[in-house]
Amino acid sequence: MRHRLGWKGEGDRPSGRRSVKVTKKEAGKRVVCNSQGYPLSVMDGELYWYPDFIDPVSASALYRQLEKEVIWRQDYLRMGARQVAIPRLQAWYGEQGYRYSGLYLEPQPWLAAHRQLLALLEEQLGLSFNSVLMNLYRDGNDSVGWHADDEPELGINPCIASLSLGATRRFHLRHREHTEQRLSLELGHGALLVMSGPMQHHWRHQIPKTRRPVGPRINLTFRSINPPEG
Ligand SMILES: O=C(O)CCC(=O)C(=O)O
Repeated sequence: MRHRLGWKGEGDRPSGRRSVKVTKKEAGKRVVCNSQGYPLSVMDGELYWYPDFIDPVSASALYRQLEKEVIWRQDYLRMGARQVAIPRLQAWYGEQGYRYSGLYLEPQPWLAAHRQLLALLEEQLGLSFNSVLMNLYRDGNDSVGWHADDEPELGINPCIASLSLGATRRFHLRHREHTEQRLSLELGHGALLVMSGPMQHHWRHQIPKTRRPVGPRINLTFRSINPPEG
């Protein structure tokens, strides 16, 4: 997989490319994108933050489109003899199936909205992906617990591009060994976070539940699954 970000180096601001506004049109819908990003300094990983990757009007249109068109599923995890509903709805689109925590997610064919986003990620950041895991957090009771995206089929040092639409939720990161190394980010409407390098081997992340009244949120984590061998 190609992994080329529009800028390199340490510090708060990208040293190379400046803010770029791009309008992408497909099926009559425009997505306005701003690829100005910031490297966040972390040990044992690479983290890049694009707070306004999709502008709010385009982000709202995408949200409505995805909410309507995505085939959301309620999955269950086995806990001993019990089947426990995972606290969010999810969906899996792209070219390969995905196996995690004893679940198998059959891929659904890409939607037009996914293709638009894939094209933006490719054009603006040089990132290409073959799959996306989508999560719908209906309210503050929905969450995802501490985990890393480190399944073997993601390969070594996977690059994950995580786009947030809808309500702002807090995203926590914690280093596995140096547990005092923590980060908390507010993931807002249209924000993109890219995790790469050895991040998934050394860090875990979560979206905790919240008592604050929050509306629904859709998250798309684009990733590349290696095809099965043989
Ligand atoms: O909703 C988010 O921002 C995180 C989702 C996540 O961690 C995952 O899908 O692996």
